[in-house]
Amino acid sequence: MSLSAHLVAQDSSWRQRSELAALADLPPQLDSELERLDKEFWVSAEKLKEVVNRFREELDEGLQENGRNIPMNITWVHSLPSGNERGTFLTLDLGGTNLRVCKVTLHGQEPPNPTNSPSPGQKFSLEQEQYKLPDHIKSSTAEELWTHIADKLSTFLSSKGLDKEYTKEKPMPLGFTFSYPATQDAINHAVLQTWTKGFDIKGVEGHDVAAQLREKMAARNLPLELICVINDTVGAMIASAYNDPETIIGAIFGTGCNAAYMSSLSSIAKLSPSDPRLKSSSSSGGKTTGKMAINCEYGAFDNAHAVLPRTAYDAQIDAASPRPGEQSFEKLSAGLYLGEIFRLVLLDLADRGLVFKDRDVGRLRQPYTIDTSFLSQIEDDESAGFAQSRQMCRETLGFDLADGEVELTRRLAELIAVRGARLCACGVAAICTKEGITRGHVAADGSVANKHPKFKRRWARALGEILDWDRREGEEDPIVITSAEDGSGVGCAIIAAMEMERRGRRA
Ligand code: G16
Ligand code: BGC
Repeated sequence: MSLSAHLVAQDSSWRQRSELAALADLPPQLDSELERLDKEFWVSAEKLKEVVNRFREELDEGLQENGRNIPMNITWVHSLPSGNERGTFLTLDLGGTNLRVCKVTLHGQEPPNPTNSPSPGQKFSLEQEQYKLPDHIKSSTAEELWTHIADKLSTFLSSKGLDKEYTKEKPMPLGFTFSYPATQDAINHAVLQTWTKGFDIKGVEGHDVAAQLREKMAARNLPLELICVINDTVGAMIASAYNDPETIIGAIFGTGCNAAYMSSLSSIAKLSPSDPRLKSSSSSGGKTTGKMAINCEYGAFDNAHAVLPRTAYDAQIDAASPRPGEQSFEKLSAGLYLGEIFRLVLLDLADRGLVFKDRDVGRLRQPYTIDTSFLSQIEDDESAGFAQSRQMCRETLGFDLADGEVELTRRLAELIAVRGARLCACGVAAICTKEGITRGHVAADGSVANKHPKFKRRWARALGEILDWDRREGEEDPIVITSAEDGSGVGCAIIAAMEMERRGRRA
């Protein structure tokens, strides 16, 4: 039997589908709860296909006109890199959890100098600092955000001696990876549409983040010139394409979820061929490559709640979020939310007297106390009697779990992560079917893709079910996930290099 036929046969119940070894029989009440949860969280192949059909429509609508649900943002990145891009750049990355500043040197095709390239053959060298974004910043003000960022830029510049090397007259080129939905009139301009990933910083939505950053840098006399603002998905795609010509899509499966791909200009009805912005952003003489990178921002898919299999727990997360009604797809599938869904289910079972009786569930009541990495660790636990999972629960929740409860939490972690991975395949499947892409590499980054032990396999399996692949053991799939090589650092630097080249300048 082929792998896909085998999988269809698995479309029955969690008992057949689960990859986890059994620890204990569940008490009958918990067993029937798990049956219910399985029905709510399992997304069949048929449902995945229905989701993808609607997804395709929403992607198309976003290309037709502004203001549609999936924004399909124009990025002014006209081509994949040639692989020859060179120069030294500073990059700044504002993702969901970290702020990163990197000095990136692109070597192009030139053999790297062994003294500054730690791995021979690598086409870039990189020095970076990562700063955890303080929680209070996420709900602060534009002033606090940009002050914090300018502080880190300034610290980095002086720690690397770059404040001596560059001046206001001869500034260091800067690329900014801003991983939030933004409309761009040019590559060095980006108006934030709405905060996502739980951010709620006042005074930024509706404003050009490039201008806000530039103003703060000028006030600090930082010797930097902002060349481009990009999305992390575009960075992932471009960084990967620098080395890998099979790259078709850049995708992030992390705190948030999203993807970018190269669209032909003729498919972007909302961008007229005579748009003056096209002329000024394309290469000399106003010639275009006929292509444009599109940052889909598909975390917003199905905000109308027409097709996604939402549970009461998903509705609770949405209602308590800073932007209810937004990022519906992301709230079911991305890293910020998986741990929270898990917490809400456990709390519901506790409140109904089905688990954790006679124990203080105070910690479980606190929103976002359970990180998504908790789910990966539970699924990864092969210790005797699942001692590691027990220990983690004790540390996080503050009490011990009985065998049946440990068993339930393991099954639940699996159900939620499997649903997330299967839904994640829908976004990429929608782009591929819409664009007629049948082969290639999806350059992926983000904590879920990189840290969840089973994500990539589950994602691939679901993609195969949607696209009706006849998957066979040992054969490579036509579309595979590859690891994006540091999109927000290297990818952003490459885009800055391409932009400077277009302007006839060298970094
Ligand atoms: C990497 C990329 C970021 C991206 C992030 C997404 O960062 O460099 O541009 O936003 O992945 O993943 P997550 O949302 O899980 O942080 P990092 O710092 O996670 O390697
Ligand atoms: C943001 C996207 C980003 C994605 C992954 C989403 O919440 O809106 O811009 O690409 O997260 O970081």
